[in-house]
Amino acid sequence: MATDKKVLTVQDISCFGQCSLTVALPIISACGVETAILPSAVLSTHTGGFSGFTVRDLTDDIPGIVDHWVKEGLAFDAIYTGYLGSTRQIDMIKDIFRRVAAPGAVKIVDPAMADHGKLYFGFDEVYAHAMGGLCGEADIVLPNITEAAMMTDAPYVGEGYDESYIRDLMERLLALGAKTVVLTGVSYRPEQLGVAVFSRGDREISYYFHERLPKSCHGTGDIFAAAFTGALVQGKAPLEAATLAADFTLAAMRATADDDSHWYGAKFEKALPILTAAINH
Ligand code: PXL
Repeated sequence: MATDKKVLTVQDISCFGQCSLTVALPIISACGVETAILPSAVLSTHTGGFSGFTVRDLTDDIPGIVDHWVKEGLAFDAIYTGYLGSTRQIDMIKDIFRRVAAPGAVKIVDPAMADHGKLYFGFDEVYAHAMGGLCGEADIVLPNITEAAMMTDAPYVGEGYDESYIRDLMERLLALGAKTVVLTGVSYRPEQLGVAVFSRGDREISYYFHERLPKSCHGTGDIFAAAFTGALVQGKAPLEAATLAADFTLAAMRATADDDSHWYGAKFEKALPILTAAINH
């Protein structure tokens, strides 16, 4: 019997708030893929809208965990990183890429540090550039437009850009060293939002556009990245994985839209049947 593929995902545990590991683990598992985790930190909640949250940084635990895995001969077919706590952790991820990646493993980096033109709480320009360095070692990077601009020192212009701006951003990301760029939050028309996919050697950018919902939702980048990773490991090509992940994220946002008390995340659990159906299609 063939050995099933294993994913390692490295990001924080926000105990409450539907983001990072608490969405990655169930979503990748729902794709039918074994998922190991390496928590970068434990927070009582995410940092997007709560105040007074607790943070336990786990940087010092990471080397011992990885040493043990190496001794056990563990290796992963995909390594997917999300929200990290520090530039030191970014360096540790480069070491993880070298030591526990199985032959032919795919390295996926979601920079998870900024949106809507602003860095998340606690990050600075030094971190953004260090994340650019990590993206340079990845096979696939999953930034939004803010993150792409910050990592490549490109201007952030908000809405109202054209295709040449997006192409320039994606070329800058490939120049960092990434092989494929999946850029989220791309829009050329007010009623549409989508994903752009561009790989080294491609002549044209491929797009998937869907309707734009009136409200954005916290944690949707993490939901998209987890579904993308699960789909990719299940054999879908990057554009197909991005399409399926975008449809799933949109379904999670629709399931949340009429509940004003649910401001902190998206109800991805309601949309899991859509994801499993698409994966098995
Ligand atoms: O969704 C990204 C994310 C992950 N983890 C933590 C966050 C955020 C975004 O704000 O605060 C702790």
